[in-house]
Amino acid sequence: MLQTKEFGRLLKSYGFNFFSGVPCSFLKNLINYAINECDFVVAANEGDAVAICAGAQLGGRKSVFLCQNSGLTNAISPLTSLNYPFRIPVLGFVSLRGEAGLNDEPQHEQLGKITTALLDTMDIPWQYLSVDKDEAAFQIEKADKYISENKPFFFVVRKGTFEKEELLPHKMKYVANEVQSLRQKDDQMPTRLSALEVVHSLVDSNTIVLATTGLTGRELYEIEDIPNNLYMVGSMGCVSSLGLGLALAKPQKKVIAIDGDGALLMRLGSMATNATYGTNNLLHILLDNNAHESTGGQSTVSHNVDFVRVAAAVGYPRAIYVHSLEEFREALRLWHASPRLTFIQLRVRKGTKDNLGRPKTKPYQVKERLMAFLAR
Ligand SMILES: Cc1ncc(C[n+]2csc(CCOP(=O)(O)OP(=O)(O)O)c2C)c(N)n1
Repeated sequence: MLQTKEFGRLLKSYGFNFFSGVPCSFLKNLINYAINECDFVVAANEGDAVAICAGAQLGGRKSVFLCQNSGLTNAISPLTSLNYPFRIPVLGFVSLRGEAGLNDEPQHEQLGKITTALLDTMDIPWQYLSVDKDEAAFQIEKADKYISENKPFFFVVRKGTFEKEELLPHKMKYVANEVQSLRQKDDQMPTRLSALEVVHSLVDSNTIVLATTGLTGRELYEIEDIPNNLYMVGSMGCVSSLGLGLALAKPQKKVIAIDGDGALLMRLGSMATNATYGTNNLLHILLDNNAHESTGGQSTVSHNVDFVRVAAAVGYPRAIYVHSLEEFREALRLWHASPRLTFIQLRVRKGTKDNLGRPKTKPYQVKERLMAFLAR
């Protein structure tokens, strides 16, 4: 068995001190160590956790993702369409519930058989974490090499790998909404492009803009392709989690995450994580067109959702509905002038311009450019 504190301190000595994940009993001792001695974001979903780690990694934190193998399936979208194309490394620990011979519960049986095959299929290098301390130290050294080459590396963790580590009493931050401004009149329904132009016009050399999957990123790119922009392209629903990780890693920078209604609904639980851990340098914008416009304009169910009330209910300090571009600009100005974790919803009309381009810069080039910008 590995002495958990010793192993955790070894990870820390390599700089791995930012963790996010969803717990598993096989990993609980390592998770307890990370909660006790490092930064740990308990995510609502393993996919959110991967994106949070990715954001922290962009901001220069070496991040660690932890999950039960049952949650590895939740993480496949960002692992394959965020980490992979952007070449954002992550060190992963995935438990092996359902291992052959373990006589584990039936819900783990199939995933127990395919966990390592899933990692192979995703082209993620992995090893079983050794229970021998010297071998494990050697494995960490090797894993760190992969990370330094912008590649992921995962450890598959068997039952009984870690010795007991007490979870120390820890206080979760209680958050409460301070400003809630709801819809009060007709919406002016500007285009998404004009809303993005407003965001772009207020961007300064301290602000990073992350755009959700599909047309939002393409339109932002079309307005102006600047190093502080990141077009998320894949990992639908992960933009605010990516923003959360980045905002936590770079408290002196301002991070704007622009969401779509389809994307946000896909990972609504992430809003609770954002509200709990989010810092004032994070602004979460929803451009709501009631549609999956990027895939042909099919309706979402967002017309039935009061996102501002949701944001307020989960504890975003400021949750603001804006009806027009003027109000949108005002709300953005307020956040720039006195940053406070904020959610803004603006309803936009469907439609985009003909022959809209696609980012010509490859995702990993966008990432490198952004990281160079952040390092300035
Ligand atoms: C996990 C996942 N499911 C589906 C898709 C396909 N897809 C790409 S963009 C998009 C619609 C996004 O809708 P919304 O967030 O409302 O933004 P809009 O297109 O309306 O700007 C969909 C379904 C995807 N990229 N990833």
